[in-house]
Amino acid sequence: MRWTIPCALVLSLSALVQGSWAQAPEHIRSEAMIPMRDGAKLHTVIVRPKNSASGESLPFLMERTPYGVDNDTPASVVRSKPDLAASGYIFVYEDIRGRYGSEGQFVMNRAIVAHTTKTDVDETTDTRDTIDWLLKNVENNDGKVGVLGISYPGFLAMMAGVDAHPAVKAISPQAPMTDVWLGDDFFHNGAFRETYGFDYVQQLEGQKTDVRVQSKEDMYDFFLHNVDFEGAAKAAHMEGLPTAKIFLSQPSYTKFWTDMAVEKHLDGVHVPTLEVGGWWDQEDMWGTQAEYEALKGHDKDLFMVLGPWNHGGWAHGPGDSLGGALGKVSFGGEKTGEYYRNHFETPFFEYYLKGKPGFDLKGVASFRTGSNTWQRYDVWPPVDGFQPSRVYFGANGALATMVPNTRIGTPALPVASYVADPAGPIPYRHRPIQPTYGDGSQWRTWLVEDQRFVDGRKDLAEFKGPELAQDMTVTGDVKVDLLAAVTGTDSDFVVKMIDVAPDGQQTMIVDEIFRGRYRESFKTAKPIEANKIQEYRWSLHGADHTFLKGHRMLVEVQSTWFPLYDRNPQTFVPNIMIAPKEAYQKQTVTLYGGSHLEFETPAQ
Ligand code: PG9
Repeated sequence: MRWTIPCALVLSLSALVQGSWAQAPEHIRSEAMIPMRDGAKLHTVIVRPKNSASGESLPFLMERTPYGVDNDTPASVVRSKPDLAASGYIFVYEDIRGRYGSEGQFVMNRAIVAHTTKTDVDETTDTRDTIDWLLKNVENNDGKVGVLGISYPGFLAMMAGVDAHPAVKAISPQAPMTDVWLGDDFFHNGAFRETYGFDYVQQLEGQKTDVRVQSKEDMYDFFLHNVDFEGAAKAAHMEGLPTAKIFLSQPSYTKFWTDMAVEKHLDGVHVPTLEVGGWWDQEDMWGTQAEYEALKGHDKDLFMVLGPWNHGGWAHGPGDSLGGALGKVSFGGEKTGEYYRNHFETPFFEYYLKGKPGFDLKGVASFRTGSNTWQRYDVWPPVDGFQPSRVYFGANGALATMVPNTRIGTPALPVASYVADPAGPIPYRHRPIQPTYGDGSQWRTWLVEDQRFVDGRKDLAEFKGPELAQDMTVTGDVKVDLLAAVTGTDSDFVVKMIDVAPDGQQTMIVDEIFRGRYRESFKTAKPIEANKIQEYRWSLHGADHTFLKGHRMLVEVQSTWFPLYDRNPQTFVPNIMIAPKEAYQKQTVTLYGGSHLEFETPAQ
């Protein structure tokens, strides 16, 4: 159901979409230790308009976090959420179990458990217990709660929708960590995200508060000379940390990882949900679209906004460009961050928590890069008005567009080959590579770094399309179907779809890795049969991008992407985390005709 907008409200609605809200009133801050069902108390900060304690009753807007709440103050609330603060909310920030000021034990990405005893806890029960307490103890609340958060807090926002407290009226999981083995922070399709796993586990599990991992050494050199994750973990004395132990002992998609995979627990979610994600999210690009897919069939008030942002980039700043000296994308003067906050986030909570008009999203909003236009779709990936399309990897580095559902090339004919050498892996970004969140780190925008720094290398294959005579739009889930043979018994495959501008700049649009040992099943690693052509299919994720007239599409295929991902020894070993030095061998990768990318294009 939607509001119809009476004429008298049109003025205030237009004020809303332009972001010209009233000034936020003075806010006050208090703290509480909120008891959970097992007796642990969670440290919570409450920020509310000064005059609301005795006046109008207001809804709660809550964020739960592992990153500390001491910096959440009236000034930070008004600065980060000016429009919502002006409208009037009771803002709640809570340290999750075992972090910063909260009691109990921290468990990284705590899985949802069966609640068989009164003291079984997980993030869903901690959210419920917190809400129960807030409703009873915070004066002048109106009994409604909204929950939002980005990344780890995005995961926690989704937890508020699972077995939701009846007071939860709206949630917004933003870049939610969802399945850290399949596609978010720690592994992608079985390949281990070495720098991120290494840095983040030290940051979160080294102590109760965040530790910033710093090093003057280029992390490329560090991980190379420590051979494998075990070597690196030992060098940093972190091999005893809980999640490091799991990395070392359970590199496949075991029950441990499937139990914490959020998308498998969303059948019963019916709370109005606004999912938010960025095309160039360097951490949790997968989760937004995976949660949307899992909720699609049954969450009736389900919305998603996808835009041209890095991790959390929609939450601050104008959002008219992304990147810097190493590569930059501009969005034609569109202030995408401001637009998102004014048109989607604020109106979403205003509508579902206060019944105010102004939220007119019907399904999905997507910022189409290249053409730099906002698009609206009923569902994601969009269906109406689109048709399937493919580009094939041809001989001599060519890329050919074919009519849908045809296959070209004799699969037995090779189109390209390269030698992948674990002794000199391809860097994923310009070196030196600083620790993830260390001083001077280029991590946050590496996905838009100009890819010319690896162009022409001999250890990758390139397929380039012609200069486009007209615009060509790629939408939806971009999938790769790769026919490849390797001389070794294991291999990684990385595929990147790149937009080459007339001035030569190369911007990655979508990209993803697949670890060959999981071709048949993510649960069990199996050697690849050497020299046999095998088919590998995986998703490079969603895109909504126009390759403009005069631009070219470039597809790169490579087998190392270091040290974002650990090196595949290319000789099968049961556990790559502890692979001996001798297992790392140079191998030849040959790609065959019929290999292609598939996606949607607007129907002609
Ligand atoms: N990407 C971070 C994270 C989330 C969940 C698990 C591990 C890491 C974050 O930004 O919170």
